[in-house]
Amino acid sequence: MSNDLVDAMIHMREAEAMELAQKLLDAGEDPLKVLERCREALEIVGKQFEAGKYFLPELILSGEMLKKISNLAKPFIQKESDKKDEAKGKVVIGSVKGDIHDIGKDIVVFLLDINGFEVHDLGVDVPAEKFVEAINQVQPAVVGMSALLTTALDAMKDTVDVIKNAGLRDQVKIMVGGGAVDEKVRAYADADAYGPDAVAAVNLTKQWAKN
Ligand code: B1M
Repeated sequence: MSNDLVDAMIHMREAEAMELAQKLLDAGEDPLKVLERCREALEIVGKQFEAGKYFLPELILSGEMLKKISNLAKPFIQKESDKKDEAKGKVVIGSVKGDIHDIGKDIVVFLLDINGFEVHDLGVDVPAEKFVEAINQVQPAVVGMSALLTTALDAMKDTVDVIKNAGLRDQVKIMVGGGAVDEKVRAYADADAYGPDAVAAVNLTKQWAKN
């Protein structure tokens, strides 16, 4: 795949980015690879923001571009995954308290959904108590937490602690992910696994739902 799409996104050429993404999808390019290139573009936008070269409008516009491209990609992903997984299970997921980033989480939700899981998406900036409430109501096999801000990592750990204190920790597997998360964060939060991308999140859920 050429760099044209990434280039259009990092230089905020929205119409061109949409056109290129649609062309790639129509040409049969793997939709998840197209989304991965978009994620890379947003990482570059983020670095420009950090360096003081880009500001909030660029962050917002790049996020909007990826949301739109995710919507373009969805029908192509659905076509590929018509066969629903036999091992279905319930998943409760959300972006933790203090964090309103949802593009990556939404991709995870979409992939889980088309793989046959019953997904309860709590949205963004979700307080720990809301996770506990949902675990009690839904009785999921898996709880997913997403965070892109390093300042939200304590909220991730707190959420796991609140789930423990509610006596629910043994009933669920906890999966964490998002740009700010890695194996160290998983250990810090005492989650069961870290999903580096949306496909990994689906694979982990499949494993757990079977056990
Ligand atoms: Co924000 N932002 N942002 N932002 N933003 C980052 C995250 C940042 C890294 C940019 C930077 O400075 N380099 C930085 C955080 C720095 C840090 O904490 N170390 C940052 C900041 C600082 C902020 C604000 C504080 C800016 C401000 O207001 N001054 C503010 C915070 C708001 C808040 O949350 N309280 C803010 C706001 C925003 C927007 C609203 C403008 C917008 C978000 C729009 C939206 O989500 N609806 C935005 C955006 C777009 C970004 C960047 C550019 C892109 C994020 C993104 O969507 N990536 C981002 C830069 C970067 O990521 N490096 C940045 C694409 C997405 C597909 O990737 O979410 O990683 P990702 O998801 C992947 C995997 O991680 C995985 O699957 C996905 C697909 O493979 N995954 C999971 C995700 N969740 C998972 C869960 C799982 C498993 C896998 O299991 C449960």
